Amino acid sequence: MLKRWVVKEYGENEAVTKLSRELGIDSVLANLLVQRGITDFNGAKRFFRPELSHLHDPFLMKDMDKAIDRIHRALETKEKILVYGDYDVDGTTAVALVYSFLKDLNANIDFYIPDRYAEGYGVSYMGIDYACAHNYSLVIALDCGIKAIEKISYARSFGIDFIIGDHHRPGDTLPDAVAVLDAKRADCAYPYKELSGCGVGFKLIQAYCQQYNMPFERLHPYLDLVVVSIAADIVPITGENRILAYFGLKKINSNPRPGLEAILQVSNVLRRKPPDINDDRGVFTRELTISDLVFVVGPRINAAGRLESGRNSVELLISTSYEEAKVLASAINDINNERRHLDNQATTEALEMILADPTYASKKTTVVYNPEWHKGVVGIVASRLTDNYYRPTVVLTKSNGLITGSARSVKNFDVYDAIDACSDLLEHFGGHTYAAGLSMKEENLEAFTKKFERIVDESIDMSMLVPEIEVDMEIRLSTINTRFYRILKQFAPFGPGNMSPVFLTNGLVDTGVVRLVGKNEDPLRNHLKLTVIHPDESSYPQPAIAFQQGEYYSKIAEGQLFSIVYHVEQNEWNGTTTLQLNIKDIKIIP
Ligand SMILES: [Mn+2]
Repeated sequence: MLKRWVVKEYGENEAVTKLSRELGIDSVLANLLVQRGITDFNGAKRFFRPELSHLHDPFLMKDMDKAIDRIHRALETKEKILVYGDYDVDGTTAVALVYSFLKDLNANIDFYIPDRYAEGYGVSYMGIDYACAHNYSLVIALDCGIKAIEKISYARSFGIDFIIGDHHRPGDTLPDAVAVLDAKRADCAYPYKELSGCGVGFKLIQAYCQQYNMPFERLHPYLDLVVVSIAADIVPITGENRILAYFGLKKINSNPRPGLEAILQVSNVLRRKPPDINDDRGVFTRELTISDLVFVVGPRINAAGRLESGRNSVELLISTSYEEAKVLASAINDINNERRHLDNQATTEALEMILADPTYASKKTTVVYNPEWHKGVVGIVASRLTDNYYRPTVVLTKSNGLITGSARSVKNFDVYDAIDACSDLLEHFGGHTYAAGLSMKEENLEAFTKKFERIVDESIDMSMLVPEIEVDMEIRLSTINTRFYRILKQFAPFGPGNMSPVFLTNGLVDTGVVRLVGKNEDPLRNHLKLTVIHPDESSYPQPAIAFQQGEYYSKIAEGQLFSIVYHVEQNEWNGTTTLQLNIKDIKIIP
């Protein structure tokens, strides 16, 4: 697929010159810092050496004092507390964190995760009825609740108090809760606005520790949960989130809680010890990164909520015994395998439908429907189809007599607006710019498919249908050496707001070693291994790998010039470590 390379702004300027002098780094690294908003020595020091003491005072958050007083009163009187959160990763990690912290303080406490199908996202009437029937008088709602105005008044009518810890944008009115913790409140002066829901939970327990003079070390065991939520909820890894992510990764890599260790074990990220040692706990084969949390841990925690019950995820996350966690993790892994199977099957069927219908080729949208697809995987299938065809996509199935499903978008196109424009044909819809949910009566499917295509066709800019790769800088290969990489590595943890730097190098050739690797039936989908070099200088050859870019093999083998965009990474093989370029895209120079 053709991709557009968009190079960010960079160049020599005062800040770059000053940074490279003060830090003793070259101007490429100094530019990368400036692009990330770091312009002086102290900023760079904070960036490269995060410290937990740089976390903000939790009492800067509006209502934190009220929340702590109310929790303390509940603890003193042994009042029944219910911790409430969504079934996704952010919700279940938040619940696990606050629940286990308060449980350790001998709270009279339980937790509640709403059922995805019966109750949906957020605070539910069923949940409040449950709290009422079981005599809970304080509910701590995490990662949700900021818009549950009527539900919280309903709870109040039974004498149930709510504390809300959310990170979603509030509406015009706030719910009538004892405390509403949300940095996005207009009247909240908290300096960092991008915490995850679990991050808000962390601020809550940090405040409790601070108020009652418990040492900060009390909070260390919870940092692994926070980094999992940051990764899975795709919040920016900047400011306070970056500090939490940095120390959370340290904790996961050195001493993860049993539940996370068990998930990593069943998903084969951990190397197993030899069989003469009678347990299977092993050491990590490499340092785990944010990507591992996004692609390995997150989907497994989510799978439980998608196909069964989010309660399983919390049970796993709070487990204190590795043996018990292993049983739960392998059950969750089975659910994830089931989810993967359903999702692969539905994706294959959807791709076949698209290929079988020649009208799709000229369309600006993809809308596919199959009543047999599982409702829990239509969102993932929509994402996969968007990766394949790069246009606004709706994937639909049948549920409770309606056609229902998920929409995904391409960069800069608001799919929510496009769906809103079709609202006359819909029963329900909701969501945001890049992802939305919708449902309609069966007889409206054809009209919706047509109207959605027409609306998108009228409003989309053609350039939006070409995927974009953001490039940090153009460099020559001579820039890349072990010292450069050693500093580059310290830009991690990477994520939104601080992505792993992408470089562009123009006018390269292969040194004559290019070969195809991989076992795909379609050779064009196999990988390229090559060594790149500037044709006008014999030094600085760089080994490189280009996954699924076999289509460029013959032109590169013929000696044609090409340009690449890539990450610089370390490759460990047979005990030796070398630098390698991980090529994201290639353009042959005609
Ligand atoms: Mn969240």
